[in-house]
Amino acid sequence: MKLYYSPGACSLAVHIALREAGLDFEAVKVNLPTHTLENGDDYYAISPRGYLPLLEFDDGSRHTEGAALLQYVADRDPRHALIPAAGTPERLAVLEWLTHIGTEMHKAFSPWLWHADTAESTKAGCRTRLAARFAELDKLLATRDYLTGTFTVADAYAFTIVNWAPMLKMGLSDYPHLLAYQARVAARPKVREALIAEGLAKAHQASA
Ligand SMILES: N[C@@H](CCC(=O)N[C@@H](CS)C(=O)NCC(=O)O)C(=O)O
Repeated sequence: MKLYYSPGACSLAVHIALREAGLDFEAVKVNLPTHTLENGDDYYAISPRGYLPLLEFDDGSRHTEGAALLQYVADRDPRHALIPAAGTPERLAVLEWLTHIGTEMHKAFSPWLWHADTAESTKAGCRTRLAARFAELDKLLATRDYLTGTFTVADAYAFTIVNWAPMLKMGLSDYPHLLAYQARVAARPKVREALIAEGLAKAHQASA
């Protein structure tokens, strides 16, 4: 299996999940601004939408959409630790978080806050929305270590997206429990491996 990724992009969540699940994979780096691979190949030829993350299976089939990929990887975890069993309220709780992070947080950050030409009023609206989400997370994380109690793929996704705040100079000092959560997730051995593999370990330490 191949994971197409770009350092620190939303693909980091799937990267973390693959390592936490102990699955074999090859990481293929994509230059997002140019949508090219390191050998110069056009990424649009692999992913017509140009989006990461993408998983390519050994039969050549290609699959996208981070929240769906996270569920797939979690279901392949032989320890069944990254997502609860299908049809249970515990699984529903993880799916709620995956959907919330994808639609309310990921898409408030991206693409708007990453593009220099986004109108300031749009950026301000995104930041206000995200501040409300951070406050909600902070309150919840005052009562537990992970979003649904134990580490799941929802935490891999939340960690990845919240990690963009310091990269965009959005301080998290008003959210001490969220900051502690980011440090807790980053300290997990498999998360650390993923950060090191993506060349982000130092950047993460500096922003923590
Ligand atoms: N709906 C997609 C969105 C993925 C997405 O926004 N990926 C960003 C990186 S975090 C990307 O590939 N951007 C490249 C582009 O906009 O062309 C998903 O949830 O997987």
